[in-house]
Amino acid sequence: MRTLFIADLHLSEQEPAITAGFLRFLQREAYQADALYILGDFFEYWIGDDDPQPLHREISSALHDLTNSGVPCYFIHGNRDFLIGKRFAQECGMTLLPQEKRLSLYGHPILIMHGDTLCTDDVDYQRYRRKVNNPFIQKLFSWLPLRTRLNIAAKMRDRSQMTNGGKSEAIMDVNQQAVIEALERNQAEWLIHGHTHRPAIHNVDMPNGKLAKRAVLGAWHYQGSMISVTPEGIELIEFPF
Ligand code: OKV
Ligand code: MN
Repeated sequence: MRTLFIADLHLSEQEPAITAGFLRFLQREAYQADALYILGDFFEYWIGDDDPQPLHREISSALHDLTNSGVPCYFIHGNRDFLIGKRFAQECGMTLLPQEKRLSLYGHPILIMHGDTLCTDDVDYQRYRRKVNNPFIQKLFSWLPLRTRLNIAAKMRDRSQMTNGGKSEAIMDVNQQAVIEALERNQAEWLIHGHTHRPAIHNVDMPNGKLAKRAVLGAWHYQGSMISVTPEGIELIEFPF
């Protein structure tokens, strides 16, 4: 009885060690789990399900084997792979979830999300997010040829690397009020998210006097990171690739 959560692998052809670490994680951990939840930024970038990168087939085939064996897999979009669509999800046999989802696991009410929507102090980012999440803008982008989309995306990533360098650590972390509101809105006691790359389990003092928990997944730079939920509780686990 164990449900697993991961996020922020930032898979790319440039980082084969992370891909290898993920495939090993599937064999060693995910096949024994009740379910696997991927909470966004699974890929470093995503410009459409029609991108013919071999990495995408390698991953979808591995996930398809997992889901076929009876372990359900669920996906919430991150800020990098928000264009992952039904076609890729189907190839993996995984279910796409909305940006916020309330679960009840072994009696625990849990809210899951990627986490970028909690970073409300970063107003530049939230403005950018509204633009690229506009369905009309996404439609226009999807009509561009693959090459053009790849070029635009590479330019946008270059630019973002420059602007993010000058932002303070505080601005890039979650806003405490946004955390409390999300927990209240969903009547949840635990929140699990990624995005900030600051793995930890925090206590959250709620306005009603109750104590909630916020569990943050780590990014897969040099090791794996997962959260395990069992009937006994919640645990953050880091492991070598
Ligand atoms: C992902 C981020 C690049 C942050 C572009 C419309 C537009 C989609 C897109 C292009 C970029 C995703 C899809 C990527 C995340 C960046 C830079 C910063 C902060 C349009 C719809 F605008 F051109 F019309 N994109 N890619 N960033 O390379 O994966 O999250 S991406
Ligand atoms: Mn993110």
